[in-house]
Amino acid sequence: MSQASRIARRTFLAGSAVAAAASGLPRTVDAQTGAALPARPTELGAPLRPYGTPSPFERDVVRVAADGPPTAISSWDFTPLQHLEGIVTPSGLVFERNHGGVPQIDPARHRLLVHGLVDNPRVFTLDDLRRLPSVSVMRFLECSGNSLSEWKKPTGATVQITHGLVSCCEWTGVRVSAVLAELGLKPGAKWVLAEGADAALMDRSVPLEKMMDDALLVWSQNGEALRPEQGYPLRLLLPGFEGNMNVKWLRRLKVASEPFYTREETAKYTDLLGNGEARMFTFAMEAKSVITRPSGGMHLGRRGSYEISGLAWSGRGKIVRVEVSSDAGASWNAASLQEPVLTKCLTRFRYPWTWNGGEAVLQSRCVDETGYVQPTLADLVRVRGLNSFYHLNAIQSWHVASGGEVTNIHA
Ligand SMILES: Nc1nc2c(c(=O)[nH]1)N[C@H]1C(S)=C(S)[C@@H](COP(=O)(O)O)O[C@H]1N2
Ligand SMILES: [Mo]
Repeated sequence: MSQASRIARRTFLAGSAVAAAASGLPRTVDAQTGAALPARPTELGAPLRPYGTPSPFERDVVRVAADGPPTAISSWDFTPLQHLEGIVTPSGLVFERNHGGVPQIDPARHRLLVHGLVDNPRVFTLDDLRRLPSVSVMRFLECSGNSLSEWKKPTGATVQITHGLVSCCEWTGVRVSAVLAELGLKPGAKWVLAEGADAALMDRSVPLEKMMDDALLVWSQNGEALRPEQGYPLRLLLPGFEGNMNVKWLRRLKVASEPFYTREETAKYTDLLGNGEARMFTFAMEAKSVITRPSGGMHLGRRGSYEISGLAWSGRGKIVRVEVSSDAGASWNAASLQEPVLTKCLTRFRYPWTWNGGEAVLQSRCVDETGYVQPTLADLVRVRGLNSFYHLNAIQSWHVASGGEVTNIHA
């Protein structure tokens, strides 16, 4: 279309809309039902933008911090699971957990040193890594502190606060095994220290077995470069392992024969049991699920049909079954699992439910491919006691009052 005819057409369209308004027909009205649609705009819409952002009407769909403003030293905010569909977490809504703020790193200057028990220690640039064969995988990432507020009493008002320290992205990078194979492992190699380039001195010991299995060095998240808060320009991805070990802003891997017993695996990220013993190196996140809709803070309007929908995941493989209860666990019904069902990935489940207008307690319970069944909170506390705060994967209960108010309870 020529410039002249485009302008002519635009003038004509604007003219016809004005004419419609002037003729007393601003709305589309269905003659049979009288139902009306709002008038169409008479002016052109917004111009192109180089990088898109959500509609201004979605301004409530944001990450929120837990209680009060986070500090510069230790900060976390939560993914709004109650507003999300499917299994992908949009990059801008992936929860953040930073022990020393988000560093700004120039990828051209970033380096990864791989040394210790290897034949040929080496410093990699990002370009060096990108020359290796790469892979893309969809994987969840959960902070082991997810749901920590829920041990003793129901605390989080919404699923964002009770379960929003989990995300699921498509990650692209290279296998750690390929990098280590290129350098050659020395005899006795058993552990690998992963170190971040932020101010937090975030170091963790990772079993070599995991590094050789499915660990990745990733630079991409949901198709574009990692967001700064997710570790730009390079992060370690350990599928299914507690979030803390997925070191962001990765700058060093040191191969050794023993774990390093860093601060993050001795003072922190251990689980103190009832008998005073501490569980250390609790790596894999056990199977967990939660109903995201309806969930805490929501209000059911009319009685009748509702879709119960939520998410399930396991750090040990695929989810094979999710069941839903509306009577506090007295009876369970199988939910349908939305494809794709991938290993160590969020799985969306759905269950059609009819609310009869009375009180209900909604719960979900998942089973993973190892046969592990998500426990009740009472069962979990029986084994773990009440001294620890990480790794709470118990069944979550949402109470529906007869007025339709949905709240967090311990059933
Ligand atoms: N270098 C570094 N890596 C880090 C952290 C950090 O503070 N510094 N936080 C860890 C924790 S506790 C978690 S749960 C995840 C969070 O990843 P995300 O912020 O991308 O959601 O990153 C982990 N990796
Ligand atoms: Mo974490």
